[in-house]
Formats: sequence, C-alpha cells, structure tokens
Amino acid sequence: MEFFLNDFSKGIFIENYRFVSMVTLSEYLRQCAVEEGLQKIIFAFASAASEIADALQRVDAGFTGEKNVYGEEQLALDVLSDRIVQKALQSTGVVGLIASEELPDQVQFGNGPYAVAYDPLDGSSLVDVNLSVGTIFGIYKSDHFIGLCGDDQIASGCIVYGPKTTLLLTVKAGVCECAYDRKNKNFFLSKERLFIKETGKMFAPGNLRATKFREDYVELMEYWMREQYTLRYSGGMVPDINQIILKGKGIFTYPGYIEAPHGKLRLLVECNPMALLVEQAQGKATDGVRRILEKKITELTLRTPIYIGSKSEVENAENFLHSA
Ligand code: P6P
Repeated sequence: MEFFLNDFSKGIFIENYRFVSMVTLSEYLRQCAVEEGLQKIIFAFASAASEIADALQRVDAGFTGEKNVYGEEQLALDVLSDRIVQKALQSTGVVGLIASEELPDQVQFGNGPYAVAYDPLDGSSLVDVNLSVGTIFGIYKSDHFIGLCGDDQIASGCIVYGPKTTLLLTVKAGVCECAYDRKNKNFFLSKERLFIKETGKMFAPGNLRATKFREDYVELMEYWMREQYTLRYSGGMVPDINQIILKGKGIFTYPGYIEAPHGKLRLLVECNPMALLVEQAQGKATDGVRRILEKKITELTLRTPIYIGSKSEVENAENFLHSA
C-alpha cells in the first residue's frame, strides 16, 4: 500500500513503519515545526556523528590510562568522541549546560537555554571487535539537571555506528530514523512513525550474572527460553534497543542485584533518552516498578535497572520480578 507521506515524498507503509526517501533531516525538522535552537542541537549531533563515524574507522581504540567517574577505563575513542560532541554543541551557541558520561561533572557552557546530557560513545569496548556502538543524547530546556526527570526532555536520540550510520530521533512527535549519506554528507529521513507492537518474542537479557543471586531473573530467563524467544544481545545498549524499535518488538533488560542494586546503566545519559524514544514508539520503559521517565534525577551519576521494549513484554517481565 502506498500513500503520500507529505509533499516531499511518497511513503511506503511497511509492517511497523513508513519507508521515506529524499527528505533531509532539516526538512523533517521543519515539517515538525521544531524550534530553531533545538534544530541547531540536533544538527550538532548529526555533524558529530559523521566525525565520530570517521574516527571509528581510523583511530586506535587503545586505553588512555584514565578512568571515568564510574571507574571505567577510558578509551582514546571515548575521550575523542566526547571532545567532538562538546565542540559541536558549543558551536550552536544555545547550549548552556552539558553532562557527559565521560566528564566527572556537568559543564556550564554559557547561558544558552538548553541542557544536553549524552554518552558520546556507548559500548566503546565493542569497537575493537568490530561490533556496533552508539551515541546517546537527551535534550532539556533547562539550566539544571538535578530535580528534573526524563519526562522533562524535549527531544532525545541515539546514533548507531554500524554497517550504516543512522540516527533515531524523537522531538516528542513520534520516532523517525535518518540514515547518513556519505556522498552527500547529509542525513536523509529513512523511516518515520516507527512503533513497537504490544508483544514480540525477541529478548536482549543484560547482566545475566545477576541470576546467581536472583531466582526471579532465572525464572524470567527460563520463560523466554521455554517460549522460544529469539536471543538478540550484543553488549551495546544502543544497537540492541535500536533493533527493538526497528523490528517493532522485543525487550531489553538490565537488572540490579545484591552487589549492584541499581544495575549499571545511567539514568541521565543512557536510560532517559532511550526510554523517551521507546515510549514515543508506543513501547514501555520501567525500572521493574516505575516508569524510567518519572524517576527524579537526584545525582548526575544515578544508575537504574531497566526493562524496556514492547509494552506487554515489559509488563510480563515485571510480573516475574519480586524486586527491581
Ligand atoms: P555488560 C556498554 O558498556 C553498556 O553501558 C551498554 O551499552 C550495554 O547494554 C551494557 O553496558 C553491557 O553491559 O554487563 O553486558 O557488559
């Protein structure tokens, strides 16, 4: 079935999204009447994405000998990607505050009206085995982060550095995918109105080490295997959740357990942006009990367990969980 998506191009409806062609990212943002300052920030991430994609091809993924605020070894690529994003955001002139997974604290850029939280290269340890990695970002119209929650984001997105470089984006008007065209050095809208169906037998179970301490997580795993779910876990939150949104089904989990009750993933720079994308695609994201987007940002480094994907799959997982 074909129908005109808008006055730019024909849209061909596929199972859970519309395929679009020849619409640039800037045309899409104008179509969505996105305010100019927010457009500048989104273009900054698009520009940073092309630079990071190039860097991934040519820069050694060696360690810097430094650790980030979470005590994780920093790769040269982590630091380089952070610098690329910072430079791009600074050049917009509208970003007042940033928080990066690679920086020990938030950084005041000036008095621009926007605050941007990001993980410049999530899953960077996968680069040296040539697996897909990503950039995650959440944008707020604010001069602070502490006290806000994920629902306060006005936009979020993630960039997947895989066989293609793609951007999943929401400005709270649904979710679209844009693909980077190296020849034209531009992002073109490739999919629009992405949505996640209620159920879907695909699972991305993180932190399986928790099964040593959590019988409920064992029971959930056994359920997925008994019901012959398809396993799709890469070790990268961005490609794994990107897959759930594009396939329109499935669940990604990363629980806490006794040694790390809040799990590993960061609320501000990872879970909030991904949760907004999934909810805008009609999915669900909780910590096993509460919506991720309702959780107050009490500290920049706050971690949270996360169950995210098809609504019924998340609710089914919650039924197995005696504690998040
Ligand atoms: P584990 C990558 O380091 C990351 O932050 C997420 O992208 C990913 O989902 C998770 O950690 C992987 O964690 O414990 O499986 O190595």
